[in-house]
Amino acid sequence: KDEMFDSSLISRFQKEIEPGYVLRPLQMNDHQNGYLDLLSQLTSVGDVDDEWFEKRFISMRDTNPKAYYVVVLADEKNDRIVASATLVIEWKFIHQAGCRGRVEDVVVDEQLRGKKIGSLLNRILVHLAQQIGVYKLSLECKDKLIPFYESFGYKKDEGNNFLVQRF
Ligand code: 16G
Repeated sequence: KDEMFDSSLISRFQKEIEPGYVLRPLQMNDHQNGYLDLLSQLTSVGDVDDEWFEKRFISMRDTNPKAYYVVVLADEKNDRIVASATLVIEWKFIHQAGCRGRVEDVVVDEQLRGKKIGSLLNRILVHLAQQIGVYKLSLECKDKLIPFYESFGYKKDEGNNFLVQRF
């Protein structure tokens, strides 16, 4: 069992999961468990084979200080990944050599939407980010999801815009 981070950081939330599902960190073998198929419900994934997946997994797991917390929900009977959300920690010199957090790649399988799984994943990431001690936590989302994310304490950062270049 090769996990991206220490599972004890999120184990207290398992009791909020409906029977038949397991909450856990992403594992090295989750390429075989459909993690990328799930992500393809969010955006373009491309061709990433087992070997490439494992290399990327190891480099993310072994960051120092730790920067990646990929949380997944797996179906207990076949280990298939049905939901996921990632907390990325960006380490800084500013804010007393502190860090900011970013919530990324939040996806719940189409078949399981409407069960508050996305809410739980978001609460978990906010909790983790607070434990780590981020000075701010941010995310990007579609217009229609703004009310959803506002319910976890996010708001538009007035006067501080998000700009992007796509390549
Ligand atoms: C959304 C995601 C972001 C993801 C991006 C992918 C959340 C909160 N936001 O903005 O994490 O990386 O979609 O779309 O999950 P893109 O391929 O257009 O960058």
